[in-house]
Amino acid sequence: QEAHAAELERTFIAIKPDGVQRGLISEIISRFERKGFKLVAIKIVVPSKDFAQKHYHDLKTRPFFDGLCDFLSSGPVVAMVWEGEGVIKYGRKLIGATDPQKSEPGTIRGDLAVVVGRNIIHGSDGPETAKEEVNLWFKPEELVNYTSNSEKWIY
Ligand code: 3AN
Repeated sequence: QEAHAAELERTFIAIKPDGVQRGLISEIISRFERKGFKLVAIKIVVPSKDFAQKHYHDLKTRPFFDGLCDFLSSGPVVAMVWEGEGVIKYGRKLIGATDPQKSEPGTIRGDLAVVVGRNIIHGSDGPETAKEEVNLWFKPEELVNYTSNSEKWIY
């Protein structure tokens, strides 16, 4: 099954400043890791406001855009790339609905957040945005190709 390993999909996941400040880094990483997804890039950064605006460019006409960009650039963010079959869509499922009041218990936002402006995590919403966001946050050489021992049991 080596051939399909190279073609596994990737998504961009970020733990926002509220998640970092609340000590939820390991909790969030462990949910993706235990599911069977593979971490292929990770770093902690304080994004500039300009960078935050690039990241959220799709939302620039929304009334909360400015506050959202201020918030994302207000402190350290853990930026990650996760890999695995169906990781874009299922990653969103692990994260839960945008508004934590509507996310199901068992999801990251459902279990760990209360309001939409402080929803602790970001995940790419489709294949196009996943590519775009991975490229915005990471250089190609920051992505690591490796085979984890558990893969032959997951797939
Ligand atoms: P998601 O993060 O679930 O993909 P988007 O892309 O609709 O949701 O929104 C991006 C971010 O914008 C959300 N994570 C949230 O922090 C913020 N946001 C969305 N809707 C609102 C809102 N009504 N008020 C404040 N912030 C919002």
